[in-house]
Formats: sequence, C-alpha cells, structure tokens
Amino acid sequence: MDNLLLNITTHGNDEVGYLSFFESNKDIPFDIKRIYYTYLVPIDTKRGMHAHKELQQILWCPYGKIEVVLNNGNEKSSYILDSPEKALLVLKGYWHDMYWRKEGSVLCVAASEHYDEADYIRDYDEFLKYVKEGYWDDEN
Ligand code: T46
Repeated sequence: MDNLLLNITTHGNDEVGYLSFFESNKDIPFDIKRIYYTYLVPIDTKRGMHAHKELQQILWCPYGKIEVVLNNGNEKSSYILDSPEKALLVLKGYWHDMYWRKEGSVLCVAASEHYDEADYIRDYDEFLKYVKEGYWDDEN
C-alpha cells in the first residue's frame, strides 16, 4: 500500500450541514490507538521534520489548508489537505513536513500506536541511513 489521499465518506447537505467518518480496519488499514490535533499554528509554520520507524497515521484537516510533504529518501510528494472530506494515509518510513497555509488551520491525526519518542527519527542524515540500509524495504 502507498501513501494515499482518501475521500472520507460524508453525509449531509447545505441545509443541515455535513458529517464525515472513517472506521478502523475498514476505511483505514489499522486500529486507532491515539488521536491528537495541532492548532493555533502561525501561518507558513513548518512542523514535522521527522519520520516514524513503525507508526502509521491518518491526517486530516477539518478546517483550513495544510500542505504535507512526504519524502521516502529518494523522492518527495506534496499533498494539500483543504477539505474535511480529504485524509492522507502516512505510512511508516516517510520523512514528513507539514506547512500551515491558512490562518486557523487545524490538523487532526489518528495514529496506529501510543506515543513513543523512540519511534521518531528526527535527524535527516539518520533517516537517510535507515533508507540506505533498507529498513523499510518490503514493508508497507
Ligand atoms: C507526526 C506529526 C503529523 C506527546 O507527548 N504525545 C503525542 O501524542 C504527540 C503527538 C506529541 N507529544 C509531544 C512530543 C513533543 O514534545 O508533543 C510535543 C510536540 O510534538 P512534535 O514536535 O513531534 O509535533 P509535530 O507537529 O512536529 O509532529 C506531530 C507528531 O508528533 C508526529 O508523530 O507525525 O504531528
């Protein structure tokens, strides 16, 4: 499976509003163990700047516009989250940077594991070493 922009199932209309949802192991390929969200981030701030050894995550932006750049050590792809109906599956082994492109944007994340700082690779040269050694080959 690859990193993927997903359309979140949505019900509603302009008169009563909208409701969007996704379910573990149906719409996304893991059990959700943790939810967190990032907000009140000044515009054009860059966050992230790390990769995860094992963690898989779904990112979505219920309000605003956030650009997510994923890098597998060889190539980068940019994804725009600018609708509550869009979500991005981020697999293990991708260096990710997030840029806040609109005032007040909120980033929500559903994660496959509890918080563990030991799962983070926060040094880019160390990340490239993991890629070179094939740490994530045949995974995902
Ligand atoms: C990610 C992107 C999308 C915790 O104590 N528990 C948590 O569950 C999380 C997510 C963070 N923290 C602590 C760790 C740091 O001391 O909160 C502080 C800020 O975390 P960080 O600088 O890693 O935040 P971001 O926005 O750069 O990255 C976050 C997630 O940490 C990361 O896993 O993939 O959002």
